[in-house]
Amino acid sequence: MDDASDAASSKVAQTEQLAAGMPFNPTKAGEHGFANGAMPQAGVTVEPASRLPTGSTLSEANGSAKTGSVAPDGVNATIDSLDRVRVDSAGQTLTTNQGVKIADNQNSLKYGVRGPALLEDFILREKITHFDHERIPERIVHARGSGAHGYFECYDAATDLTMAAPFREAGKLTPVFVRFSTVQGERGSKDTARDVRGFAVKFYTDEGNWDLVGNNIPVFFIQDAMKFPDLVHAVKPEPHHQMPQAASAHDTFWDFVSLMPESTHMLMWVMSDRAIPRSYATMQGFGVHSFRMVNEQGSSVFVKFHWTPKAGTHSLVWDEAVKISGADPDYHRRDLYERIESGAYPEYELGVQVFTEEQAEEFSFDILDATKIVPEELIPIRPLGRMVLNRNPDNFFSETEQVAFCTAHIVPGLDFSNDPLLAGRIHSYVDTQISRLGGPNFHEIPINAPLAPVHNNQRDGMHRQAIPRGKVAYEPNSLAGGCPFQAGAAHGFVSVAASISSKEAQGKVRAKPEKFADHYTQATLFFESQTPVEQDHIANAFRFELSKVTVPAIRERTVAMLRNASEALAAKVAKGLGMDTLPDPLPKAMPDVPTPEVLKSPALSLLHRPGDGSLAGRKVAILVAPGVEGEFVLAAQAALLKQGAVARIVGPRIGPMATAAGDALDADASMENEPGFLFDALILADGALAIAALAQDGHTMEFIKDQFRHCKPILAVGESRQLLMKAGLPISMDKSLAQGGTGLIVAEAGAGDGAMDAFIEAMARHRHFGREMDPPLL
Ligand code: HDE
Repeated sequence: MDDASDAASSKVAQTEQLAAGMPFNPTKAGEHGFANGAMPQAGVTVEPASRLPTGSTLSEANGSAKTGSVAPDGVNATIDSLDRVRVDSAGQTLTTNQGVKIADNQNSLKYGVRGPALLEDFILREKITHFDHERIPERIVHARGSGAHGYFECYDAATDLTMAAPFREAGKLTPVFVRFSTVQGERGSKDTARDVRGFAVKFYTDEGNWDLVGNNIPVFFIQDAMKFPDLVHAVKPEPHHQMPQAASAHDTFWDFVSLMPESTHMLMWVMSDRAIPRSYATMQGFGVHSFRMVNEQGSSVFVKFHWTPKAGTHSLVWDEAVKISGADPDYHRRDLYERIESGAYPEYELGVQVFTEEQAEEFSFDILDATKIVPEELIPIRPLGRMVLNRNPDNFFSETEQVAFCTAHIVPGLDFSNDPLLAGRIHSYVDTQISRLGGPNFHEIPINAPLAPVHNNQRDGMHRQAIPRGKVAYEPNSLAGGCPFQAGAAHGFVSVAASISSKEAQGKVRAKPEKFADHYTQATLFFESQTPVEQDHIANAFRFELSKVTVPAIRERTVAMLRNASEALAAKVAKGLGMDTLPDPLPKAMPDVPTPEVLKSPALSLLHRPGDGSLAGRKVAILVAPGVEGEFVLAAQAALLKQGAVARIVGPRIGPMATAAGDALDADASMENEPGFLFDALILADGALAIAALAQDGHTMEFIKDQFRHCKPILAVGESRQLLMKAGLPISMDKSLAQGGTGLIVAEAGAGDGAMDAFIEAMARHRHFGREMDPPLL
């Protein structure tokens, strides 16, 4: 009793002492004026005599297994590493959510074995109730996604540019979580839709979370956030019948974009093979908007963020993407998961294009316009570090689904530009998480919590995890010694005091800057910078998409728009749509555009970045049947594994079979369960009986035709060339044939390592478009 009353009186005395330590608010005077605004001061703090006056209760030392003891000094344990919430049930008993062990998980509680079920069954009711609420609303856009953990490693200190924590010293490692996504489709939709891919990275930096929420395409359809709901309503399945799923090839999308000519540049990108990537590991990422980097001296530059995949930029072809979406809708998710499980970690280099305010003013385009790039030939990319994705999530829902990216999550050393699309995003993401994740405390969900300490006076709300100590939830205060106190300019986030150029008219206005009106120059730049094969693919994609549009006037309007970007493209698309005469070009919002700095940018071609030539993460099919030359099959499989590629042994059915030498060989896939288009390359082995069996199977011909049509490497050894001929491939029986350059390698039986070497070399080049034809030969 005495102890308690001593503690109570000490608390009173120390509280008085603490309050008296701050007789007035000394920072108040410095809160005014432009100069003070640019350099906010640090808050003041008074050290309490003990932990007593800042506590909630004198009873806090009465610990238990549940309460633990007192809150650790200055620590916020809700943001500790994820181990805190990881659950491993190995060797554990099944329990209810209240930790009660469950004796029987097979039967509900009934009155007699054949009697009625009882309402009393709290175990059944808890299980079913939780199940009923397992789903949360899906993201409005980017609902379909896949995630991975990894790290960012800084190459060299970039402190000349930025004080942001990840770039401060060479070798500095920052944990990251990445989510790749498609935009249009629902959560369960196919991975290989023609679509933009989200490329969102959460950096858990020492100074708080930074989310770089980008795409695999560096431009966007619209220039102002005001149009985003319109764009999304136009591209999503049409509201009257909810079709088509995960596809832009329908009336409302093309109606909208052909009335919004600023989308022309983005349309070029989404009609290119960029929109059907081979893998998340083989696509670039972009921050899209201009951002700012700020160094410790407070000077700032503009930057554009670029992620460049180490494996190079590689895509599918359209026919292949369509087929894959049926056989394996999880194609990209599986690829990402398998790459990481097998140690073929996806890796990307982060770089920035750096330019000053003065340079930006001279550019022929506006750097605040998200439909424009800064060509790499104008401003080269400066590499900053690399990101390696080396860990799959433990649980898809807890991590990949609940992760909440927000453009507003930014750290000291970085800042926004005035891009009006970005401004809308800064608002939108926090807002959408509140409804998707059920309230304002989504930052406390383990995957979202930062590693940097969190201390503020925000309180309560749905699903609050933190248990704040003490009675003070306001600032300024003296009762908690002024804590938590504001950091001031030396340590806290300060916005760049970007002023509006004196040349610009000031005042409230709803309008776009003049250069935003140039809708076509960079669409032309993109198209002209593609190789002929890529240009063909773009034209074919427009043809396909527009052929699905049921309203001829919308098709014509789109072709009229394309005429302003490329006459050749417009003519080709029109021809593909059976339009005899070209419509007049759309009137231009800006007839006399500034002369562009760059007329051709090779960096815009996918083929410009072949990557490191590694086969890591690639998949090869070796077709087999009873009587196959087994020794060759195993040697080929081993040679490919050495290169990091996975060779599956694919038979008419799975399971064991006898080779020509009478040995046992196991087919781990069948032509039915793993069709040809799921593989990056094909090997046909020798063996008379096997070849005869495969020749009788229609799957074999489809397998070979798809590999041929999709321009993938094929190696045929010995008499297996007969299978190529039966499938209708344009080869002769000439035994000397070895068409390495076309990715078709036809080798003599026992040709040895040379044939495999040629095949591996052909695989490193991915596709052999030299044999592509429109319409396809086969
Ligand atoms: Fe998004 N976007 N967006 N977006 N976005 C969302 O936020 C929005 C834009 C991007 O894996 C939503 O959490 C507006 C550009 C990615 O979880 C939402 C505007 C770029 C992801 C939203 C844009 C993006 C989203 C839906 C125009 C490329 C997935 C769910 C002003 C730089 C992140 C969510 C993840 C997700 C709004 C335009 C990228 C509704 C208002 C441009 C990668 O808040």
